[in-house]
Amino acid sequence: MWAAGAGVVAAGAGLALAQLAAGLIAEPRSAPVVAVGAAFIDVIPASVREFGIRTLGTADKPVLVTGIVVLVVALGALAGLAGGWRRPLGWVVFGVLGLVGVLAAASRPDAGTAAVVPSVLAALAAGGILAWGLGAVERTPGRAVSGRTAPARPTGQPTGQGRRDLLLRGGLVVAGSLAAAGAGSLLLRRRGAVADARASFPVPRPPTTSVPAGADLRIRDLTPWRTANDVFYRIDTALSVPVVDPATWRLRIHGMVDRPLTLTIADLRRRRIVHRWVTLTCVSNEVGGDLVGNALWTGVLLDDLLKEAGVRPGADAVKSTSADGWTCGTPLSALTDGRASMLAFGMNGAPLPLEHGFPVRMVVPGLYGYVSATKWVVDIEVTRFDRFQAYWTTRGWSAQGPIKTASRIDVPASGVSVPAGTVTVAGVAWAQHRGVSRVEVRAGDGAWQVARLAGQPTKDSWRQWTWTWQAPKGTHRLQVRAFDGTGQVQAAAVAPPAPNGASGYHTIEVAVG
Ligand SMILES: Nc1nc2c(c(=O)[nH]1)N[C@H]1C(S)=C(S)[C@@H](COP(=O)(O)O)O[C@H]1N2
Ligand SMILES: [Mo]
Repeated sequence: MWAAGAGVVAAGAGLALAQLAAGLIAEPRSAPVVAVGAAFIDVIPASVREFGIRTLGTADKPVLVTGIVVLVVALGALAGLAGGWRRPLGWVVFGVLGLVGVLAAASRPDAGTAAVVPSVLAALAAGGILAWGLGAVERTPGRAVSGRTAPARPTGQPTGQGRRDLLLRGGLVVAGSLAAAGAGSLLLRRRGAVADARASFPVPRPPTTSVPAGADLRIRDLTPWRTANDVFYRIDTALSVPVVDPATWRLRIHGMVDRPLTLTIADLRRRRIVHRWVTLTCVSNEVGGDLVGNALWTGVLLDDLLKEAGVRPGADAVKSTSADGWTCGTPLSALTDGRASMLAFGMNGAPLPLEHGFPVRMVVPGLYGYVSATKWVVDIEVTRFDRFQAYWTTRGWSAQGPIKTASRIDVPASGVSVPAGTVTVAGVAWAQHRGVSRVEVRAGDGAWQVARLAGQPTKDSWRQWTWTWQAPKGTHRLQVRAFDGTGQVQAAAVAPPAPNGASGYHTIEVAVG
C-alpha cells in the first residue's frame, strides 16, 4: 500500500513538473498528457474518433485527458509496487512512460527540440521521487515494503512517528506538485491568450505577398526566394519564447531626442505603413549555412519615428531592448539613411509568429541580426556607441555587423552523385543593401564562369542564380563567389563566424557518374 502510494505521488509530481516545464517553454503541446492525447487522436481509426465526438460532444478532450491522467497514476501505483519489489523496476516503468511522452511530443509536426523536455523531466522526477519515497518507507519502523535485503526486519504498516513523517513528506510533495501544475497552467493560459490575440491581430494588407516576377527561378531543390514563416530560421537567447500581450505592449523611444515617444500598437498603425522585402542573416551562419531567410515585412519606418522624436546632434547609435532584456546596438545611420529599416509587425502578410518577435520587432537591411533585428522590442534609446555595450558585444562579437557578401550552392546538394552531361547548378547570393551584381561558378580549378542571375526586385534581398554545367565523369569540386552592387567580390579568405561573420567561398563535392 505504501509503495503504491509512493508511486502515485511520484507519478503526479512528474506530471505536475511537466506542466510547469511546458508552461516555461510556452508550448502547451509539449506537456506529455496533451502530447499523448493528440498522438492518440491521430492514430485511432476515424470511426472511433467520430464515435467519441458523437457520444461525448465537446467533453471528448477533457475525457481523454482525464483518462490519460488516471492511466498514468494507475501505472504510477504499479511502478511503486514494482519498485518496492525490485528498486530499478520503478525507474523502468517511469522510463517507459517518459519515452511514450517524448515520442508523442516529438511527433507533432511543429515540435521543436524543447518539446521533449517536459516528458524527460517528468520521468526523471517521478523515478527520483519514487526511489526516495521507497527508501523512506523502508527505513521507517514497521515498514511495508517486502524485504529484499533484510528479510529479518519486521514487516507490516509503518507506525507511530515514522508514519506521520512519511505522510508529511508525501503531503509536501503533493503540495509542491499542485503549485507547479498551477503555475504551469497559468503560464500556458497566458500563452494561449496571446496566441488568440495574435490570431485576431490585423496586419495591414500588403498589395500582394506573392513573389515579384522573375525573382524565383523555380528550380527544383533550389531554396525558394520567399521563405515561409514556419521554416524561417530562428535564433535568439530566449529559453522560453517571450509572451507579449499586444494590448499592453508599449515602445519607448527616448535618450538623445527632443520629444520622447511612448507608442502603442494603435499608435503604430496610425502612422505610414510600408511593406518591404528584406533578407535577414545571422552572423553565426557558416559558409554554405542556412541561417538566412527572406520575407515581406510590414511596419513603420524607424526613420519616420526618429524624425518625430527629433534626434539630437552627437548621437551615433540606437540601443534596443527586448521584453526579455536582450540588448542590441545599431548604428543610427543605418536607420536614417533611407533604407527600409523598420519596426515590423507583419511577416509575409501575417502577424509575426511568437518565435519571430510578436507583436513588434526591428528589421534593418544590411546588418546581421545580432546588431539590428531585435524581436519583442520594447525600448529604443538613441545614444552613442561609446556609452553602452550590447548583449553580444560584451561576449566578444564586434559592435558593428554589416553583412558580408556571400553565396551558396543549393543544387546539386553536396556529396550527391549526378549523371554526366548537362547539370543544373543553382543557389542564392546575398549582399543586403548593396545588391548582387554578378555570380561566378567554377568546377575544379577551371576558369570562373558567369552564372545567370534571377531578377533582383530589391538589393535588400538575396538573389538566385543558376549555371549550366557540362559535367564530365569523375569527382568534382564546385565553387561559387558573388560580387556586390559596387563590383566588389566576396572575401576568399576563410574566416569563422566570430567576431563579425564567416567568409570564404562555398565549396561542394559532386560525384558525376
Ligand atoms: N529579443 C531578441 N531579439 C533577437 C535575438 C535575441 O536573442 N533576442 N537574436 C537576434 C539574432 S542573433 C538574429 S540572427 C535574429 C534572428 O531573427 P529570427 O529568429 O526571426 O530569424 O534575431 C535577432 N533578434
Ligand atoms: Mo544572429
